[in-house]
Amino acid sequence: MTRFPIRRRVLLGTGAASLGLLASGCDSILRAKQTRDVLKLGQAMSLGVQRAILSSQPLAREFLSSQLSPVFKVNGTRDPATEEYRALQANNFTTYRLQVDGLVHAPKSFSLADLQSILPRSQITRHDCVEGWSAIGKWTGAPLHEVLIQCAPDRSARFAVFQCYDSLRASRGGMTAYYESIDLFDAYHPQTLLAYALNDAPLSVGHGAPLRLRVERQLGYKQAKYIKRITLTSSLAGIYGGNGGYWEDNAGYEWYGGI
Ligand SMILES: Nc1nc2c(c(=O)[nH]1)N[C@H]1C(S)=C(S)[C@@H](COP(=O)(O)O)O[C@H]1N2
Ligand SMILES: [Mo]
Repeated sequence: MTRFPIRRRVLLGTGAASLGLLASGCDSILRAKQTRDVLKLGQAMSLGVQRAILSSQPLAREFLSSQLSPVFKVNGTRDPATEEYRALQANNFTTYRLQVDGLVHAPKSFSLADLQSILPRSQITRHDCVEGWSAIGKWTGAPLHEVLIQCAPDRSARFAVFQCYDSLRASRGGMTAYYESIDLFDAYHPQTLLAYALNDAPLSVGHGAPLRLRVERQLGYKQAKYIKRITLTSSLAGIYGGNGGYWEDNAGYEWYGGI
C-alpha cells in the first residue's frame, strides 16, 4: 500500500522538472532546439521511470495450451441464485450491464456486446487458491484499462472496487455482498482482464458468468466473479468493512494477495 504514493510522487516530479526546463528557453531557434532536447530528455526520463515502475510490475507467467488443467475447479459461490441474477440468466445475460462509476468523469454502463467489441486479450495462466489448489486456464476478456479509459478516471482515483451479484456469510452474522478491490497499477496492468470466456467457452455460472476479474499476479480470492459494478475511489475506508474485500473484512486475508 505504501508503494503507491511513492511511485506517484516520482511521476509528478518528472513532469514538473520537464516543465521547468521548457519554460527557460530564450531565442526561438534555440528554444526549438532546447524543446527538442528537452522532449528527448523527457522521453528518456519517462522511459526510465516506466522501466522503474514496470520492473516491479512483471507479467505473470503464461503457459501453453498443452498445459491447460483438464478440470478447473469451481470454488466459493457456485451460483448467486438471487432473483436479480436469475432474471439476467433467463435472457442469457443480454440485459446485463456493467456499471462503471465513482471518480470518473464519464460514468458508463457496458453490455456484454460492448465489452466484446473491445479488442480482446487471451492468456493462459495459473490460478492459485489459498485453500491449496491451482488450475491452469485460458482466459479471454476486455483489458480492464480499455474499459476504464472510456470512463475518464479522475486523477484522484486510486482503487477499483468490484461489486458482485452474490452474497456470503459475514463474520458478524448475516449475509454480505462479495466485493474486491485493486489499485490502479493492477487495474492498468496489461494482463488484468474483465473475462467473459474460460477455455474458449463463455463463462459458466460456476466460474462467474457473465463477467469476472482476472488480476494475474494475485491469489484466487481477488478474482471477483459475477461482477455487477466497478467504482473508482480514492480510499477503501467506508466501503463494507473498510479492508477492501469480502475475505479481507471477514477472515483477515491480506488486501494485496500477491502470488
Ligand atoms: N463473487 C465471487 N467471486 C469469487 C469468489 C466468490 O465466492 N464470489 N470466490 C473467490 C475464490 S476464493 C476463488 S479461489 C475463485 C474461484 O474461482 P473459480 O470458481 O472460477 O475457480 O473465485 C474468487 N472470486
Ligand atoms: Mo480461493
